[in-house]
Amino acid sequence: MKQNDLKERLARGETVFGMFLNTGDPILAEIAALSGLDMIVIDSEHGPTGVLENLPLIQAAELRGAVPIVRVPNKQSDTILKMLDIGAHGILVPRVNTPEEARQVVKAARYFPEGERGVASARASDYGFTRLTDYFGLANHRNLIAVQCEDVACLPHLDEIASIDGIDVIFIGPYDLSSTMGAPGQVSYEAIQDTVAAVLEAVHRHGKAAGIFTKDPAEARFYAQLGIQFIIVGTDIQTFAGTCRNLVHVLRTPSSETDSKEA
Ligand code: 3PY
Ligand code: MG
Repeated sequence: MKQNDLKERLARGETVFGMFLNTGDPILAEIAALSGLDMIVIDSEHGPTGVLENLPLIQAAELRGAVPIVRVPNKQSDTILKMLDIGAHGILVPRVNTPEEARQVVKAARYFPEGERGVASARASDYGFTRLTDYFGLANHRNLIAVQCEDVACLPHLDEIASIDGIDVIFIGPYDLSSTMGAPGQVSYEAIQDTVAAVLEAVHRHGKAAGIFTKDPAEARFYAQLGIQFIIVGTDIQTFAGTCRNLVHVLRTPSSETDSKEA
C-alpha cells in the first residue's frame, strides 16, 4: 500500500502546499504533482468529478509523487467511503460545524477500532494484495482527515472539534466563512483574522494542524509564517485562466506601451 509522510511532516511542524484540481484532468494532476506541490486536492465539492472520474486523478498524483486528497461533496459516510476506497490518501470535508459532525466523519473514514469504515477489498487495499490485517492499520495511519471551518456556526466548537481523535486538520474556508459573517467575498486576512487566531489556538492546544485556502501565493507564505501548515493555493482553473489573461494582455498591448513599461 502506497504510503506518504504528510501527517508526519505536519506533526514535525512543517508546512505542506497543494492546489485544488477542478478540471478533472489527469494531465494537470500530473503537472501539478511534478511541479513539486506536496498534494493535489481533487475538488468534488465544487468541481465536476465524482468517484469514477477521481480514480485516474488519484493514480496520476500517486504516479508523479504528490499526495492525492479528495474534497468530498458532502459529509455522508457512503461518499467518504467511496472516495477512500478508490485510494484517496485523505479527505477534506466541507462545512463541519459541530463536534457530532466531526465524529461522524471520523467514524466513516477510520477502520475499527478508531471508527466504523466499511470493509471491502478495493483499490485502497491494492485489490487485496495488501493483507487485510495489515491494511486496516496502514490506512488508519496514513489517511488524513481535514474538516472545514467555513461557517460561523463552527466557531464555538473549535476546541472540541480539535480535541477529537482522528481529526488531523481544521481547515479555514475564507469564502464561505465570509458569507456566513455577512460580508461575502471579504476574504483578506484582516477580515478573517479572529477566526484564524481561534483555529490556531484550538489546534495547537490539541496537537493538530490548521489549514487554509488562498488564491494568492504571497498570502500563502504569510499564512505559513503565522503557523498554518496545510495550505491550498489556488486551483488549476484559476492558474490557467491567469496565464491566458496575461498572455492575451501581452499580445494585445501595443508594443510601444510594453516597450515603455519594460524600459
Ligand atoms: C471556502 O473558502 O469556502 C473554501 O471552501 C475554500 O476551500
Ligand atoms: Mg467553501
